[in-house]
Amino acid sequence: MIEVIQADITTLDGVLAVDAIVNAANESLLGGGGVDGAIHCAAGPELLAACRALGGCPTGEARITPGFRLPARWVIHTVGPVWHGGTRHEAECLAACYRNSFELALQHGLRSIAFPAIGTGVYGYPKRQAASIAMAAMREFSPRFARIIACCHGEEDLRIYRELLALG
Ligand code: AR6
Repeated sequence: MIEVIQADITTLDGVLAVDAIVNAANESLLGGGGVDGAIHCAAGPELLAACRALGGCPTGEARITPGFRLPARWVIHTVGPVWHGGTRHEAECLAACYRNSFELALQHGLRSIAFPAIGTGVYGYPKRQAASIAMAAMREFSPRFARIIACCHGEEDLRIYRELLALG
């Protein structure tokens, strides 16, 4: 089941319980701005220590840590592509972020997961194109998950994801 909501991904709990939230990280995994900054802030310094032990993550791949002080038990860190106009395999790379995050969740027996709009902030991926890649991956993996949440931060993303979800 795919749900589109507007929320701060660090707050997902209670009614919107998920096993894991996904972080739009950078290759160092040592924190940054945007959703990465919000997740590290909410999870506490233990998250930075756990990420440091991972020794980075190449673009398109994913790594998992506990959520520490977050309501979600796990954080899956993935690194989106920096947008260069679509000429540097950005689409394949973004799709790999979603697929690798889903695969990692499955390997850990997780059945519910929430994603931010990876790559569409600091990294500059056009929102609609990114959302259609995200939605395609979500549809591909939805039979193997109880709950997949597209967690939009802003109104524009919410509108785009809702439109794509309605297209079926
Ligand atoms: N909850 C949900 N979504 C959020 C939140 C939040 N609390 N905060 C921001 N977003 P970005 P990127 C949305 O820039 O483009 C970091 O510095 C935001 O509105 O967080 O993949 C990393 O360390 C946007 O739609 O990630 C990297 O250096 C989406 O999350 C770099 O930014 C992604 O925006 C990664 O850039």
